[in-house]
Amino acid sequence: MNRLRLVKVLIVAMAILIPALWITGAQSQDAEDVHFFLNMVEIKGSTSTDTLTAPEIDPTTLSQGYRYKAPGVLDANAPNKWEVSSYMFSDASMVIRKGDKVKVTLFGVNGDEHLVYVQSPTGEMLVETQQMNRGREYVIEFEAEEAGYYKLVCANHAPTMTSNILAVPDA
Ligand SMILES: [Cu+2]
Repeated sequence: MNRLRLVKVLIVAMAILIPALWITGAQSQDAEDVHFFLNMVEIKGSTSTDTLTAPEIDPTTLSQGYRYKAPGVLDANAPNKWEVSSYMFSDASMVIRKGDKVKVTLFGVNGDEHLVYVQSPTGEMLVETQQMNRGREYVIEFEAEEAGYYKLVCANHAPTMTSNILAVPDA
């Protein structure tokens, strides 16, 4: 085997082996402490009927996390202008492993008040409802003892202000 061919074979072998070792290594790791930083935010969008007509259905009837300022309500000086907004956790989905100790630091950016709790995959209340206000930082902690979706929920703005934390089972 000439030298160039040997180098090519080695590169191909490494390309296969390195990801394989990485995956195997990741699966055999023990549970970890994971720390997420989330913001409680309200994202907004506004337009005028010059570009898009107002929605036929009032968005506030679709989710208590939605807000709507109809034409004429938003701005008396711009009667065609309207605005929608939606409350959410950033991020709305996260992945952990079963057994991980989870710490979530939340910061209130928008909205005066959020009532936040955590539910286990079986629907059990894992972290009791806690009032969280704008401009303050809060920390909640729980251990993911089972696999499945843990739900971080704001009772004021659910179901859209929900963050799904998926605990994947051990390999
Ligand atoms: Cu909220």
